[in-house]
Amino acid sequence: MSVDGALDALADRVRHASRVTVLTGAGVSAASGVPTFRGAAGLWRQFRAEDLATPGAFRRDPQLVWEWYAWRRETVAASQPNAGHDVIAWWSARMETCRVITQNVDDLHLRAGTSGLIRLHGSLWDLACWDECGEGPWHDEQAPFAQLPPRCPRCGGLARPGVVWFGEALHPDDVNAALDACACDVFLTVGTSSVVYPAAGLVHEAKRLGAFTAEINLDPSPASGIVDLAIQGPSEVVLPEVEKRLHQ
Ligand code: BJW
Ligand code: ZN
Repeated sequence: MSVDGALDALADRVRHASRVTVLTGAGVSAASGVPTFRGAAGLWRQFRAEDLATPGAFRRDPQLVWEWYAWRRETVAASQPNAGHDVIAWWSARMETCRVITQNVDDLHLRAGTSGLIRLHGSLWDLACWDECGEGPWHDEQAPFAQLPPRCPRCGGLARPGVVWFGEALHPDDVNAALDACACDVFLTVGTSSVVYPAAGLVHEAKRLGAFTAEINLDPSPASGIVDLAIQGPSEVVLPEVEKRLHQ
């Protein structure tokens, strides 16, 4: 199928769907200047995300892990949502039954105005007490931090980023909301390498439940072979093209 044909086909599915669910990953924010995790651009200094986004890495070297997060917070603070975020936000506002699930912790979907967002991996802008002293998670928008590593306001111990690291459980409410959203007519997976679970399992679940499944990604991913329609291209271009067709 030609690219135009694929865009027409996706727009047609979205137009006639009662329930649309969009799952996003780091690729959606790439055009905003936020680096993805995997691939050459995913390296920070000589480290891979897999070496830093774990409780073990934080235990070994909290200063190093915090330097990575502080750098990412500053990068995101200086960035703006792109045309892909905008289209997803418009859909969430316009279609009552559009649900948006993201693995991203940058909150660019929120800044674009997406409503009812399900954040599977937390937020860069939330902090929690590493020692679990009883202080609830708190919101913190300092970029840069006055003090690194930041401290827990209650016990003075180390704060940690309010994100979900490898080996940690996702919040059950978020997982349940995401699983509920798999019951839809169109399930669209956008800008994710589809290798990190449980998020990567959602497209399988949607397919099992009878959804039409589609992917938008710059490169092929493990999801490309199982979806009904795979569109290879940048989400900040493809999503506006689909949106344009919805109005024709
Ligand atoms: C574009 C583009 C453009 C570029 N346009 N596209 C089942 C099987 C195997 C393993 C497991 C399993 N279940 C669980 C596991 C273990 C593990 C896991 O999945 N491991 C695999 C890697 C093998 N999962 C976990 O540990 C999860 N926890 C868990 O399951 O707990 C169980 C438990 C239960 C009870 C008690 C205790 C435990 C937790 C996973 C947490 C992931 N966390 C991170 C870090 C978050 C914080 C932070 O940001 O620092 O989440 S890792 C990192 O990967 C981050 C991302 O959200 C996540 C996914 O990455 P994403 O978004 O796909 O980005 P990339 O870079 O990989 O891909 C970008 C894509 O965009 C590419 O494809 C590009 O082509 C594309 N692209 N530009 C469109 N313009
Ligand atoms: Zn504390």
